Amino acid sequence: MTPTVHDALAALGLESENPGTCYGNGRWSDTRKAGRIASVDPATGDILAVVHGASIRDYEAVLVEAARIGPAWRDTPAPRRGEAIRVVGEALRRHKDALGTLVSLENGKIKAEGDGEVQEMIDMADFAVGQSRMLYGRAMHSERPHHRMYEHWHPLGTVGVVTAFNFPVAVWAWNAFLAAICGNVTVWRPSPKTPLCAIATLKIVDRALRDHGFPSVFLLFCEPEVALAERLVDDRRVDLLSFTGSSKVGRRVAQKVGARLGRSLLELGGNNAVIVDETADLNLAVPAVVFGAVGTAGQRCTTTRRLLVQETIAGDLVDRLLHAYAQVRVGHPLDPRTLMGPLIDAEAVARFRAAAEAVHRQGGEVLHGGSALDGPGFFVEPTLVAIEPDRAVVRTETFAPLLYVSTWRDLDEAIRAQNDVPQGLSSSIFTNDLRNAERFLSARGSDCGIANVNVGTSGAEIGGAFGGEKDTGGGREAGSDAWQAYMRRQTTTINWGHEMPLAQGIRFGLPR
Ligand code: UN1
Repeated sequence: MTPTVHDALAALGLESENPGTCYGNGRWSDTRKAGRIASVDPATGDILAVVHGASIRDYEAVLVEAARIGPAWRDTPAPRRGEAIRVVGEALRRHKDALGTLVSLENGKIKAEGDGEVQEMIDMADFAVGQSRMLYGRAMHSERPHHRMYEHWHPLGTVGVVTAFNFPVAVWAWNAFLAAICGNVTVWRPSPKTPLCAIATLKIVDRALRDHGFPSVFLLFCEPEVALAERLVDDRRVDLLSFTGSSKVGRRVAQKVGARLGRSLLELGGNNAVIVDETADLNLAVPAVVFGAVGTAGQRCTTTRRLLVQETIAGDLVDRLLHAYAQVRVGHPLDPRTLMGPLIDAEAVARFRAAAEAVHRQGGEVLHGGSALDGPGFFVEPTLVAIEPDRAVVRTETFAPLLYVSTWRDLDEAIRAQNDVPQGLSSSIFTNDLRNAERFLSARGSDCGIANVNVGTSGAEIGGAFGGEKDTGGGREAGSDAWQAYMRRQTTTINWGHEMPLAQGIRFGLPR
């Protein structure tokens, strides 16, 4: 039998009433008059549960709590902070199935992807535990005798994390786990479309921390609208504001945080292309492109939205894709036969429809799909379109399973087309030609933050730095040296000699 939201919530120990603010220490707000958030099942349109919004007083209490526990957490040795994330990772391992089911129910991604998202949090926890012993600074050689120079890294303080519905838990974990081992307290404002995932996650991690004697370094508030999120963006107590969402909103966030000279970390839109040349192994390219285009119903920021295929093999590749698309079962996300679940809500369906109409107006031809399905639920068909790459609809990110196919003759033309969009997140080439691969990876190749060879655009591992350029916002999260965004660098010069030489050889002739 398919698990219901009640099964998932019960397995996660959630009450039937779901308050939307965690002050830490297992304390939840009893505010009942600051608006309600209906969590809607995208597969049916039914209400899964109602969550209580946070008031301004709740918001204040959360920010005050963050400032209260911050100093002691900053003083806790980083490897000990890593230990806290180790127990959090273990708790997530124990709850992977139930939390994966809840992600599936509330977001609509299929169960394998819901579980995958929880796995991504677990991977991130493991990574952060290791990183907690590797917050390395550098030592430099001073130009002055008997001087030593080095840099070290300190916590920022309070980190605000605003996340999107499409990765309702994993992207929080990228930020929160690194922020924690770096000595920060995190205040999370999740998407109002996926409040249950956030509340369930907070319950799991907060309980794990408290059971092991750690402070509640993860705090949360939910709201139906955006008033408190805007407050968070403007709040000078928030040292770093991490935002995941559209380029349009991200641009405003960057301006507002920049206006108070705060720091922002942005993960915005993507318009990711796969280039396939005539030497490519299509047995690799086809499944990668299909997963990239229809996974999470096209609602990943890494979703493959454009396919740029060498003219000589276009017919063959499109035939294979049509064969594959015909087998993509659209249905309930918890049905194991389903490969694609619903879109998040009715507006997402409307945007899909508008894009499909724009395709017709802009000279495109629908090769597969193209329509929204009748309700209940917010289902659309996985859609394959042949269209010129320079059309406005192709240059726009529509969060839906729409794949635009076009052809090229010369690789430079393909790379130009791949780069000729406002966004710069993820990109791939499928090729067995070493020179083509290297050209794509060169400084004059892909302009994206992620550039893969014989690997699709989506489904990045957490070990690499994740993020992109241009309208994608320039942020880097998750692996590699992304931890540095959550710390401030301090450069120190120590004079252990008996003279006071100045740098740059300056002589400043004070009489002795
Ligand atoms: C997102 O879509 O916001 O690379 C994140 C991927 C996932 C993360 C996507 N690991 O597709």
